[in-house]
Amino acid sequence: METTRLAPHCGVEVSGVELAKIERHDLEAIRDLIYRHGVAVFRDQSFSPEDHIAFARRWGGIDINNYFPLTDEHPEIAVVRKRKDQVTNIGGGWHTDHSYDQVPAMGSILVARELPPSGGDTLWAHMGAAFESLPDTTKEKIEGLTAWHTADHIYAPDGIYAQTDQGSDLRGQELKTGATHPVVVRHPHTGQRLLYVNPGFTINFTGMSREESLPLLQELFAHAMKAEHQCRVEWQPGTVAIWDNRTTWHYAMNDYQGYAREMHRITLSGEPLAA
Ligand code: AKG
Repeated sequence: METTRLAPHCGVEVSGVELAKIERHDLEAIRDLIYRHGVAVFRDQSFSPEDHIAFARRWGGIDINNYFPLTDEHPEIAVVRKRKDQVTNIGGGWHTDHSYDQVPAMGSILVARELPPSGGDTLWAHMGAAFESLPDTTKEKIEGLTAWHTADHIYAPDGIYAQTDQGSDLRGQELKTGATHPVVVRHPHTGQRLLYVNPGFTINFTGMSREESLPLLQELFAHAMKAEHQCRVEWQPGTVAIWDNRTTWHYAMNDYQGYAREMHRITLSGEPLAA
C-alpha cells in the first residue's frame, strides 16, 4: 500500500489496495489514514453495489440517509444524482454529512457511477487544520460553545437543495428537528481538536438567535474554507473516496451543466461527539 498526500493539510491518495478484497490490517491502516488526513482516495476500483455495502459493514454500522433517493435493490445506498437538465446539485455548498443527527455519521464512502466529460470534482477541507490556524482570540471566543444543527431548511418537500457558504438561507422553513454539538470537538480516536460547525447545517450558537450567531459563524466559515485547508479530487471511473465527517467538510462542484453525474454514497455510523 502506498500513499501520496493530496495537499499539505488534507487528503491522501492510496494505491496498491483492492477495496473489495482488503485484508483486515490494511483496513485498519486506511481507517487511521482517514482519521488523520480526513479523506482517502482510491483509483481503478472494481466496486459493485454489493462490494460497497459489504465493505461499509466492515467499518461498523450504516446510517440510512432520510432525504436522498435510495437505490431500489440496496436501501443502504443513497443516490447522489444530478440529471442533465438539472440546475442545482446535491452537496453544492460546504457541509459535513449528518451533523444534524444526535450521533453524527463517522464518515461516508462515495463511488463514482456516472461522470460528466469534465468537471464535477469534489473538494474537502480539514477541520483540524482550520481549528489549529484560528487566531487565539477566536479560539478563546468559541471555547465551551455549543451550536444547533438541522437539515429541515435544506431538504424541502419540493426537493430543492439550497445552500450558501455564508450560512444557508432558511427560506422561512420551520426548523424542528436537529442536534446540538460542541463547536470544537475532540476526535474520538486521534484526540485532535476539530472545528465542528458547517455552513450547510449549523444554524445558531446555544443561547443566541440566528441573527446574533451569524457574524461569528460567518467568520468561522470563511476561515475554515480557506484554500490552504482544502484538497480537491478529480473523479475517474473506478474512483472511490472515503472521508471522516468529523474531520472534514466537503463541496461538490456544480460546473458541468448539461451533463448527468451519479454517485453512490453509504454513510457510516459514528459515535457521540464531545468537546
Ligand atoms: C454528499 O453526498 O453529501 C455530497 O456532497 C456529494 C459529493 C459529490 O457528489 O461529490
